[in-house]
Amino acid sequence: MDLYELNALDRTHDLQMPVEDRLGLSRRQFLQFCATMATTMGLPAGAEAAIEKAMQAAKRPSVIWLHFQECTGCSESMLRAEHPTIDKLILDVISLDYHETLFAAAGHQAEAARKSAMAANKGKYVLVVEGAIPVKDNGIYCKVGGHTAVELTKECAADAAAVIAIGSCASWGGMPSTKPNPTGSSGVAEVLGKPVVTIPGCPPNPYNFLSTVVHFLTFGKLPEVDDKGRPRFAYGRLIHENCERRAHFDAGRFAKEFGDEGHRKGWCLYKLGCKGPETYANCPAVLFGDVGNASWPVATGHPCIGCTEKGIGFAKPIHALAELKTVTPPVHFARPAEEQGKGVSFAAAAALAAIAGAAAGGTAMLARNLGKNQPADPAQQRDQEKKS
Ligand code: FSX
Ligand code: SF4
Ligand code: F3S
Repeated sequence: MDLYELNALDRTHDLQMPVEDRLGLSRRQFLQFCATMATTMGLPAGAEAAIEKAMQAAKRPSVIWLHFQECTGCSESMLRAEHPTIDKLILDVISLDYHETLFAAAGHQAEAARKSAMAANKGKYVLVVEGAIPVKDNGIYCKVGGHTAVELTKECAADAAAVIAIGSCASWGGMPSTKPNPTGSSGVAEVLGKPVVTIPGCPPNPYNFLSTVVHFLTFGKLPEVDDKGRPRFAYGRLIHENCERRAHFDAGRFAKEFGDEGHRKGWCLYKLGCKGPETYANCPAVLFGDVGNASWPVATGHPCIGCTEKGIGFAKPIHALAELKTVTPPVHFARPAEEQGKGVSFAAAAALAAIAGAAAGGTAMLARNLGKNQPADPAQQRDQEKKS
């Protein structure tokens, strides 16, 4: 019996548990999670029942996760220890059958586990690629087990049901592709010669990955994407549209130097090089960074560097002024409340979450809040809820 088969046995045991126990949530929290997941992705009414059913199913999609030119920040962002809920959700939604940096196994044993997992789940597994793929000089600048990143990506993608490029490196080359790009760092789509779903960000927001995987689990396909392969529910709006400093931008109040009066007062960071006006991402809506309450890069006082945007992040100088794609507030600003099933936008869901709290908000807000509020012992919390 090899490592993959041993893991599979272990999972079969786990999957006999009720889904709430597996996830460490109460029944109420689990149903909230399914409903808000549906709202986040703008799915039609009733989709929460499909999500609930899919999440309870005994079979989770097998995931083969490859690592190439990167810093492992993507994996770290998914599994960071200070948020027990998000890693639990991700690891219970997927069956992570191959992941080099999390595997205890090494060398031939790890290679055998990858081959076993691919054979056992042929045509059904999800391939997640983290890191850029160097294509220069026949790809010799990144090899794992004697094979180049190009060869491994092609081999693993051949029998995959879906391919997800996680992080900016895998999406288009990211930081390793910064000019002069000595190793020819490229994105997964470029190497495979076909579009893939991308979750850019350096690192990417874990909630966007989670929502994408749940969409696949529920509907057997990946969510609708834009021309860069990014899920529209997460990358459909400019940061500038939802930024809490936007009123200062519109009023012409700018921080001009780090630490000056405008900076200390929370004014707009445009003149410090904020790329929010030309970067599509949901950071101000779902928040990101964990340095304190309601934090995301701009909230901490740092300009957005456009890490989700090819041609901006790692390409445009940090101090350079952003191109203004919208100057006046768009007419489609989120309404304060939106009913599920009416094509709710991500921003509307997030705005709703901000107003009404986790109970009515977007998935990400809920998952985030669960992570922050959950007591150390989930069983104890469930007991308390039963008593109340
Ligand atoms: Fe690092 Fe991932 Fe950046 Fe790249 O995230 S956080 S360098 S996007 O591939 O590990
Ligand atoms: Fe926010 Fe940056 Fe836009 Fe200013 S320029 S409103 S800080 S996103
Ligand atoms: Fe990246 Fe800008 Fe968000 S730097 S994390 S896209 S605020």
